[in-house]
Amino acid sequence: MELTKEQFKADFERMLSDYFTMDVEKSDLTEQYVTLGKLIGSYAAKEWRNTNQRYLEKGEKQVYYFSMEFLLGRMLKSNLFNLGILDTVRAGLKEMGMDLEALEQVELDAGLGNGGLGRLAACFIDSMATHAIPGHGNGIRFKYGLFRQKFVNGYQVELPENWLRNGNVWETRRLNKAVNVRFYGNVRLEKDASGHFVPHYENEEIVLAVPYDTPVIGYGDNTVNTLRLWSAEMPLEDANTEYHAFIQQQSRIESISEVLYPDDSNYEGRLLRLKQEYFFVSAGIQSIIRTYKKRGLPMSNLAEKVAIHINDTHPALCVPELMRILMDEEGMDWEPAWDVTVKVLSYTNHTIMSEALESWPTDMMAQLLPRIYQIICEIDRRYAEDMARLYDWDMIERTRVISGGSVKMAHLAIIGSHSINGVAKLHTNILKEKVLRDFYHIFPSRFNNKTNGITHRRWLLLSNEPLRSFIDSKIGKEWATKPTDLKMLEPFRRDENVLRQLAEIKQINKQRLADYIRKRTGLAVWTDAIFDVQVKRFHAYKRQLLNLLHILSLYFKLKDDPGADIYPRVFIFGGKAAPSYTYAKEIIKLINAAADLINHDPAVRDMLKIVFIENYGVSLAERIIPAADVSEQISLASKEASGTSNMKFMLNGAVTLATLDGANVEIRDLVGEDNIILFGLTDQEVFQYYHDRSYHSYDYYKKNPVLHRVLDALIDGSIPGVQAEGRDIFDSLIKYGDEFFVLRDFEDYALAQKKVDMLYRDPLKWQEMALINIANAGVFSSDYTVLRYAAEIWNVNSKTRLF
Ligand code: 26V
Repeated sequence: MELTKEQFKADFERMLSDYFTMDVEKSDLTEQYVTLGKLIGSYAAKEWRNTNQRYLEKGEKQVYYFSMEFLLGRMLKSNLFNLGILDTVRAGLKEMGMDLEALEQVELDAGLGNGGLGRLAACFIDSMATHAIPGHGNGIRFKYGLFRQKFVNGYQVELPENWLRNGNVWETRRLNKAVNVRFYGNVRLEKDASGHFVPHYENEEIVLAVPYDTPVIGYGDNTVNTLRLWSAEMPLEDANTEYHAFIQQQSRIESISEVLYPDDSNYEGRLLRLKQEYFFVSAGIQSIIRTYKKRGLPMSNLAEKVAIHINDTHPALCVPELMRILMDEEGMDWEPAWDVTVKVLSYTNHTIMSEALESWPTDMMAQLLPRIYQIICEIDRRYAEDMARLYDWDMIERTRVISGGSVKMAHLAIIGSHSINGVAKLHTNILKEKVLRDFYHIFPSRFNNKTNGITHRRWLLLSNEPLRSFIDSKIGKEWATKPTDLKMLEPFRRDENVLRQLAEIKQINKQRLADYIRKRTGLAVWTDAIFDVQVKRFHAYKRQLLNLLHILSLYFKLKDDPGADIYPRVFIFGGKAAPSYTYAKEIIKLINAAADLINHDPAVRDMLKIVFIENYGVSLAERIIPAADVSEQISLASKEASGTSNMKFMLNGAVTLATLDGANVEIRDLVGEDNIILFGLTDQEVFQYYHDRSYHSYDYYKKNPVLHRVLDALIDGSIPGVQAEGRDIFDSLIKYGDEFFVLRDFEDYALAQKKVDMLYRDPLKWQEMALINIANAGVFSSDYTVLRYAAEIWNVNSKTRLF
């Protein structure tokens, strides 16, 4: 948008005075932040209305991305940037005596997600708006985001994240668009005059779903899409209920949108979680159908105007809920309704970890969602009947929706969608060949790959301004919307001047992170050391433990030989463990204990430091990733569906140290073996081990003296304060078979780390690797990912042609 500095200053002062009856000198940071937020909202409002108007007039097909999680982070800077007024506003604020950086810090992260899956949803809505894809988010407005992590004596402690305590400047509550969602009760089907079965409900509990809309402002375009998050409230008429009963009912209802489940590693069949899933699915679909009906088209044409995407199985109840609305409320028969449902829906799988696969006990489902359960039974019955003509009974048993007394959510999503995708080439292949093999056999044409992506605007242009200006100066500015232009950096790979400047930029970012670390932890780190970073959720398969065991081996090497030739390193960790995931929490404690030991041992001086930064999240990632030299992507091959931090690090010029897992494989294909450091088992080797049952972790403990020493340190008191944890972890590796092949990959990992050490000593060579990584990272922009979803799955328009 067009905005002069003078206009902005006048607008700001007027808004501050209207809203807080204040002038700039007397206002505090929060008041200034809220004012700026409101002002940005008012700037975006016009385009928001226009976008909706345009969609309506052109009759464009709309996509709705249903996700339990949207991990948005802060929005102030990205909204300014996307509106094209970041520099103007920064300068205007400065002239009025304010500092944009300081205002940014006032905003609390919208942490409505666990990790990669939720952040992916946030990147997608940014990219959709930027490329004028008519795509909107649908989710839950959790009152509490993912818990805040604190370390007490090295242990993770979880605190509530009350992100709404200062209000939320970006959202608008739309009570007039609220819908009712039904739970419990009895349902009877009765024939109406025309012979249709109509459900009659008794004793149901009604929850009012109130939408809060947030504008999703596309970059450099006029498109402003909508993120609609639902909040659970008491229905208005219940205000006549007796006082105590009212309070009780209110708190039961409001608990639905109270808190995000913080466990992304283990499925738990908790009733409240099922309520949450149905709540946002039902509210979302009702509101979509209401909007669609304004077009005056028949329901049988729904798939021409609406696509609904199911982000993992959490919204898989879309299948029966859409069926319910089409049949019970719109009077369609089963077959045409099913036809429409499958055409409208598509589903993404995000994990092969069987512990995370959702399945709900049938009795729970029948009680909480009686009508939905009836429909699921009918879906299951018809599926079995259809398949019986083609396949044997075992095949049907393995793939049907209801089996063993529970509803299999992945099966429901697959049977009810026209498209099923994995999130990286390797992952999609594993789905086809192993995890979803039967389904691939039955519905081969439904399967496709859509490798994940990240919005390079947030993850480079906004979070790494020194690198952004440098790139602009070399290749112009078009890469903001055409990220493969970054490839134009590659010819500079031998330009010493360019490589030196890259090194300087990295140094600036490392210093900025070092200052933060100093302020937060009191620890001084040497910025000439290698910044070696592993930030992600804690999970055994991601193998933070492998990283730690190697650090311990370096420590012992230095203890034995103070003159050992090791290039100085700062090992940086960040990440949360699910509150009930004991093993992951023990690893956190172990890392903190090792940090205590190593950081305070004068024998290692500045050679080795461990920094575990508390409360990793989007805003911290924006600070840490630009400062990384090494990106640790060391999951056991086959376990990490894609990874997305791997892409963020690459984009910021870190060199990846990786197994051939998830999207690491595609990074390797792009940069070549010389510009990534690989190690470890391949997925095929892992599957072979499973098949042969031939892995014996003890052999590696026995054979490798370095590993022996390191493992003994877990139990012999060398690391103070981890008696119990050290023992559990030791046992997991030696006694219980080392499920994630940590010991098997240790030696290879240590060798790869040695290679990092050697390569880093040649600064120009290292920066050349960094440059090749940056130059090839454009491919991983979520801009391309969503354009592919739009063209190949959703069949919707965008302003950008892909090929
Ligand atoms: C699973 C569950 C299980 C039931 C209870 C709550 C809950 C919450 C979240 C999840 C998500 C697990 C799947 C997941 O996060 N997958 C990650 O998705 C990323 C985006 O596609 C991908 O990059 C990561 O590799 C993958 O682990």
